Amino acid sequence: MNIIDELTWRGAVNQMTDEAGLRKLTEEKSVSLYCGVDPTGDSMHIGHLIPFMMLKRFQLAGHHPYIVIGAGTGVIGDPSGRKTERQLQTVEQIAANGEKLKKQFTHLFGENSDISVVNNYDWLSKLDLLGFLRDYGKLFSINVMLAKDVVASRLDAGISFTEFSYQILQSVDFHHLLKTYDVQLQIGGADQWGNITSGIDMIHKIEGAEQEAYGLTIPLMLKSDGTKFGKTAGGAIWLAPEKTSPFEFYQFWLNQDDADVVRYLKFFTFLGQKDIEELATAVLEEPEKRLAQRRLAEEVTRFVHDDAALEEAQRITEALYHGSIAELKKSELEQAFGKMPTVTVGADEKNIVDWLVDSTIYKSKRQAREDVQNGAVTINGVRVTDLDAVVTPHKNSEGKYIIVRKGKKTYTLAKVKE
Ligand code: 485
Repeated sequence: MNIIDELTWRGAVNQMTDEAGLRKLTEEKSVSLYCGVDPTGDSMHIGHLIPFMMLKRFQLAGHHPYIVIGAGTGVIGDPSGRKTERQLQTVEQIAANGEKLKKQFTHLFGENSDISVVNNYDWLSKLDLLGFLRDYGKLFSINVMLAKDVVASRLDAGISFTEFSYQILQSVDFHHLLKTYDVQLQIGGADQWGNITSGIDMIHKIEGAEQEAYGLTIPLMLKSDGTKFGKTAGGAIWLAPEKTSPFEFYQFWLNQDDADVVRYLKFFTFLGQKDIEELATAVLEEPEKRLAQRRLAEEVTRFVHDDAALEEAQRITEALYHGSIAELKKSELEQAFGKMPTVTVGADEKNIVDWLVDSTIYKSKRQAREDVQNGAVTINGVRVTDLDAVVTPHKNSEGKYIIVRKGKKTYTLAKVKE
């Protein structure tokens, strides 16, 4: 299947500048293409994943991807998709974030993968003001720039000259990559359409209308209920394991609705048409098994993290929902309960009723006693009904954690004071 057909089947194409031309080019040769990201934060989130998986799909189809880390553009700030002016960050901060993103790419694409990562600070920081205004400024019409969505939508609230100029810098990048590496296609999210087409217009002005340069954007991901995808009550879902643990990451995918899961399989996995169609049938015929969600969670967690992280996430899930947490390792306990409600308790050993009240998990001794006797309380995965039982830390936690479950689902992590 042609790569454009494949992407269309996946629902991954929002707009293309010249579909017929791009289709022909991708059939004739191995095309170099790029996607840029500004290191304004220290990790990518799952929204970033889509364009980078797209690069990988092109790579699997025999094309050559480039990633631009925008440590130059990042110090200016892209107004696309934003209602207000950005806070400037220091060059050092942006550069440090850029290094972190580079590590994430290396991990995603594999150490030896044939993908090139470049940094636009290397060429943008060398532009001089007079040269910039003469060589590039002349090619941009203020009238056209004002009409771009990004700028037009900000005219009421206001936009600085700095952010207004951003589209020129991204255009300079596309031209630079075309001249240096023969990059002929730029991809990005739907919000990048204005910047990408600016670049193509500029390339045509400099190199002539016959110069081939293309743009392709990916639709903004929405849930079937129309709300934004990828945001949970706890905030964004990050790719960095320190910010979103592999267990939380895995759970995020596992919890997707039946109405969304097939679309996500197409977007976020490398599974082919046949596998995805089988999973789609499973959603219709035996939704209670959640086969599609499980496969989705498995595939994405393995791609973003690795086999070991996936296995841990699955062990924790199994323990929390079907088995017992008694055998979890310390790192697994931290992933599973790190973000659950926490109390701090002393190290002295007490009987269960006193302990439950002193820890503030229960307000009254009467209620604590009743629940224990009724078997509603588990400590470290073990149901405790004996009122004289003494509470001790989880055996794998180095004396640090006691995990309490009240009823079926309410967990509290008690941290033992050192
Ligand atoms: O030459 C380029 C220099 C910088 C950029 C692109 C090409 C970055 C781009 N302007 C941008 O702001 N991208 C966003 C970012 O960095 O977070 C997001 C887009 C999203 C998707 C993603 O990057 O909002 O649609 O393209 C990869």
